[in-house]
Amino acid sequence: QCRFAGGNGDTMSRLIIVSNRLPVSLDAQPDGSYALRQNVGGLATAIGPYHSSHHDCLWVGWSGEDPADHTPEEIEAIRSTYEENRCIPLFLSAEQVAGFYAGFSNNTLWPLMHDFSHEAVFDPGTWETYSHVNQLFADALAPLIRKGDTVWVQDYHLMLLPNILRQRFNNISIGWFLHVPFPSPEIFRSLPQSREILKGVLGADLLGFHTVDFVENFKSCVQQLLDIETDDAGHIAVDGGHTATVDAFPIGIDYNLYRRTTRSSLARAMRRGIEEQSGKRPGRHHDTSLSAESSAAAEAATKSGSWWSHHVHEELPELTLAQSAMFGKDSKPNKVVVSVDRLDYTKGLPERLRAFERLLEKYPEWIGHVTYYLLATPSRGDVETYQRLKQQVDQLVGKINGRFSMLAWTPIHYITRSLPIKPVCGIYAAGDVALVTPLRDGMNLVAKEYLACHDGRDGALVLSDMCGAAEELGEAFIVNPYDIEMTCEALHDALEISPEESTRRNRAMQARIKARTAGTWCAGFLDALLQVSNPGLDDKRL
Ligand code: ADQ
Repeated sequence: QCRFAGGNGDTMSRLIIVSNRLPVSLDAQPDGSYALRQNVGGLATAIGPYHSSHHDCLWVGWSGEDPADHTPEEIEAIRSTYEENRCIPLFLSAEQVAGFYAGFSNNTLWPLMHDFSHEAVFDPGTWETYSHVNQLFADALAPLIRKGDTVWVQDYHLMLLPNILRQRFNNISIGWFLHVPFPSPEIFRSLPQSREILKGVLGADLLGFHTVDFVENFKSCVQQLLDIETDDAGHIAVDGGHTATVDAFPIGIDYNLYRRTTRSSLARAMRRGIEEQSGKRPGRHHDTSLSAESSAAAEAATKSGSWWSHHVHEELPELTLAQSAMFGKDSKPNKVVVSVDRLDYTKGLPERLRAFERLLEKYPEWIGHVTYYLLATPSRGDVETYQRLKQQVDQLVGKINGRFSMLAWTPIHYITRSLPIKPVCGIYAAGDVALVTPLRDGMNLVAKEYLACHDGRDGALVLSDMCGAAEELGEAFIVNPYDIEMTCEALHDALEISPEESTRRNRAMQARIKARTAGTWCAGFLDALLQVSNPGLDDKRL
């Protein structure tokens, strides 16, 4: 029995967060114990701090473990490690994961929500599993729920859960928040189960979206597919006397956390490493003492950058051009471009790489002077589209590096590992420019994190107009991410902007994201939920 199961005498109401994945994963240790690891992704980053700092808050989600892979003792150890961190794990079989997660969630809903209908797969089998797993989440919640609790359901994986909960429990508040975009009715109606999905989320008291546009799309879908109007206050009167409310709640980041972490020694070391490697500041590339053959060689090397380059330069000047250009006396200042993403087709990585390649082609003066640090962690590796995307990005990086590399300069440093927050902040801080160009994105936290890591200083943001963040960050270099030429020009302008001008632009954006943090977003949603549903006072529900 779960240690948080509510007995009859329990009266204290709590917040229970429910999402597909828990905010942490477990790594098995040689001694049989399990160590916690923070999961990467917008949801974990945004709500994780709220969960950790509120000691009565529980989080229910899939553990990522298949029970068939573990002994009963291991399952018990996994369960209790999670519970010690107020996380309640669900164990799903490989078959359930294939249908619910890889199938209906990621192969059907995800592409549809991001306007990629051509990628959406409509398979009645995965829909059945999706419905069943939403029921399993309700079963996992049943022993936990106490009268007056607030259950906050997250995202597109659990769109049937709000109404299942409403039917099963009549004395709780139910919130649902969508972290991805909500598409127009023209796209959403192609989903064979569009009506069931709408009825599922309308079981919530409060439905939240990142932007007003997504709210409008949702309202149009409800009107066209269910024939229900929304009033001016966002109220939707659903069958059975229940009223759902819809509104926009743009998500923020923990601004101070990113600002502070940028000053940690690991973040500073990472930043320094990148700045040295890219020639932004003197470092090991300038070390002429390594094995210089003579003082004359060392002197020549000092001028051109390293001990070996004067030899090679005589034979192959085109290969060392960048070397001498990068470290030579009269050289153009060297710059660093950064990006941080999950490897997902909605993030526009191939288009972004083509824009970077175009920059080197169109403005060859940047050759040897701009280095792109591309952090792209593979996700959803079990879905074929993602495997293809990974191959495409690998090939493009290889092609661009092969085409432009010099002995001492590689245009793109491609890192596919998932990194903890400190080195990520170091990468952000090293970036003169952040290239954040998703083809479609609910919000995009990376843009905000980059700005927090440049608190009060220069650094230019090139931002897609296809993400929620573009509504708040109008001072960025806004681009259409499909337009390679436009992105290339914006990148060029961002690299050329003066520190004074970029600091000025950043201050305006930073003031906004400092005021709207992940914490104020959580509090804002939960306050609004309290306003629209008060189960303790509602006789019908008691
Ligand atoms: P995501 O699609 O995951 O989130 P995003 O908002 O950019 O996208 O958040 C990604 C988070 O993961 C950031 O905190 C980032 O620092 C971290 N991250 C990404 N790649 C990483 C890497 N390689 N290594 C380490 N950390 C990495 C979804 C929606 C978004 C929405 C959020 C929050 O798709 O539109 O903004 O939820 O609602």
